[in-house]
Amino acid sequence: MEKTWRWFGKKDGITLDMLRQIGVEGIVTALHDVPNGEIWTPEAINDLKSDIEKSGLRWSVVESLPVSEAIKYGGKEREKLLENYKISLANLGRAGIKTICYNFMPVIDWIRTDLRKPNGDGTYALFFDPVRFAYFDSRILQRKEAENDYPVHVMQKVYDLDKTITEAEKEELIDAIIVKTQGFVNGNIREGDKHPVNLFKQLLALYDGIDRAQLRANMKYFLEQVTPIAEAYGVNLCVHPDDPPFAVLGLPRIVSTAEDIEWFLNAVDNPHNGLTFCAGSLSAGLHNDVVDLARKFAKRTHFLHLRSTEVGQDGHILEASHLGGRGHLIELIRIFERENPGLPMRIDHGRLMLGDEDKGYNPGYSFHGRMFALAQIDGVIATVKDEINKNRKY
Ligand code: DNO
Repeated sequence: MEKTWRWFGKKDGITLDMLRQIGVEGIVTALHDVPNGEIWTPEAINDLKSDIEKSGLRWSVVESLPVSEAIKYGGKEREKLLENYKISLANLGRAGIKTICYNFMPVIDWIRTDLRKPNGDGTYALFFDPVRFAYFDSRILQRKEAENDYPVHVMQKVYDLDKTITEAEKEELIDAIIVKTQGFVNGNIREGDKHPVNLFKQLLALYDGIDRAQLRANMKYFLEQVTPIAEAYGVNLCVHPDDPPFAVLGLPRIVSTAEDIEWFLNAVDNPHNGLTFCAGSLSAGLHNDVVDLARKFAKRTHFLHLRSTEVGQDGHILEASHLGGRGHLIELIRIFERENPGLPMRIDHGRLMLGDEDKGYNPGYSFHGRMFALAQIDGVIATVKDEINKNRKY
């Protein structure tokens, strides 16, 4: 597999020269300054591409070319936005950037309630606490149907939390769920936005009446429109799974299970319509067996995110060591190295550690934690390649 790294452009405190020193081969990035829905011009693409190449690296993957909300809920601006999307895709293809990641999650991308959960050894991890999430939904957003969407024992804990939570903790929760995790991934809400909760509620309202079947129909329509362009320019599209892989906040999520993946691959059965295999997101759902998913979908995978999770009995999700947890990364590397050897792979997230706490890195994307995980995974890749070359049975 190709060792890639998510880099956020010139504003990223991690430089391309640092990445070369740790064995990174390809860069995963996006035109982060282009507003969602606007065209990525050949000039802007080539500028960033040549900056990357000057450092002896290559731009391997786009993460993400964002799909605007009106495409997802089927709003009246949909056709115009689809046209723009196709032009951006063609421009990327012409520039030689052939792997494009996107997601189809309504309103909110990845969800965490805690960005600095202490691991007990001085490092921190990202965390999802079902009670604090239910608190956000039912008490902060005050979504009408929220109370009915959670088990009674969770709502009981929400009542208890309501008695002790401080205003500062509420702000921190809002910040974690809809601000700090969203803006930098080209999401809807950015740091500095006034009244993020109100903005967020307006976005949720756009999906009134959009159920799972309708969202599927809209994704199929999107794929029917864009896959021919991807094919024409030799570009591989790869949707990122839902993180976490279940419906949230009354919104449907449709890339969460084996059946979902099967569905969208068949909806437009073309090799250019593929999957970003995010082991962290998929392993966060107890219904998913990632090893099984890898065996099923390795050939239609165009991009690999290596990360692992642990899921608690109470439903909490902890970002685990890259060598432990439900992600079974060692076995995944064995499968992907055999089934799809050239695949771009990036280490997804990492522990916050070794002085990175105050560097202002995006949550999950600090330097030392990812470097540490890359070294671990690099060792596994080398071992697996050795197994394959010597044709060893395991
Ligand atoms: C978070 C990321 C996601 C991902 C998008 C892809 O760390 O994995 O934001 O980039 O969902 O479109």
